[in-house]
Amino acid sequence: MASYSASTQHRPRASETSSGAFWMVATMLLGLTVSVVGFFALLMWADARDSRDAAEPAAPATDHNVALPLNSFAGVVPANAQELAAAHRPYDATLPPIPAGDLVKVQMTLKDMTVEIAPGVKYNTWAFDGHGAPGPIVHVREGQTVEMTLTNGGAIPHSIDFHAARIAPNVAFKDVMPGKSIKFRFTAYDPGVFM
Ligand SMILES: [Cu+2]
Repeated sequence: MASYSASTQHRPRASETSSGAFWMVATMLLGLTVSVVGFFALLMWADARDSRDAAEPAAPATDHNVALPLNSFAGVVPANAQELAAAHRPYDATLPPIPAGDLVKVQMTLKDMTVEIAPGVKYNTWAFDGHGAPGPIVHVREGQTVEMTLTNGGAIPHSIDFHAARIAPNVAFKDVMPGKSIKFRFTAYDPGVFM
């Protein structure tokens, strides 16, 4: 580019005019080249990103939905795992006898307890007073009516649900506040084991 002082009477010569046309075309071509190069650069970047994503699918992702830095203990076993397994006593699955009569009254109290889930492995949880976890078995005959009373002896609201009960869940299975109780009835229509 050239600049001229205002006092100079300037008349463009033929060589200047053709030079200006040359630069105009050159600038346009340069602009076009930049666009084309930019376009191919974009394609190459996208391609590189795709191949990187395909090459590293196992890269550990940070789960931002978890507030605490939680680690998985899957596959982690203590050195005395065999000893612990041998010391484990299986749960006695013997059913209690079926109560007599058409109406079976069941009472359970929820409680915050420390439960030993494996020999030497203790876990703070809510469980059932007098039982821990799992809770008591309710064994009835088809056609009997269960009258359930649940008392919340723990610190946070809790509910209980019976998977075989044909009952309005928003009524019977609603939260019971600490220190409160709920009572509901259902008739056992469906034979089976429900957990
Ligand atoms: Cu359930």
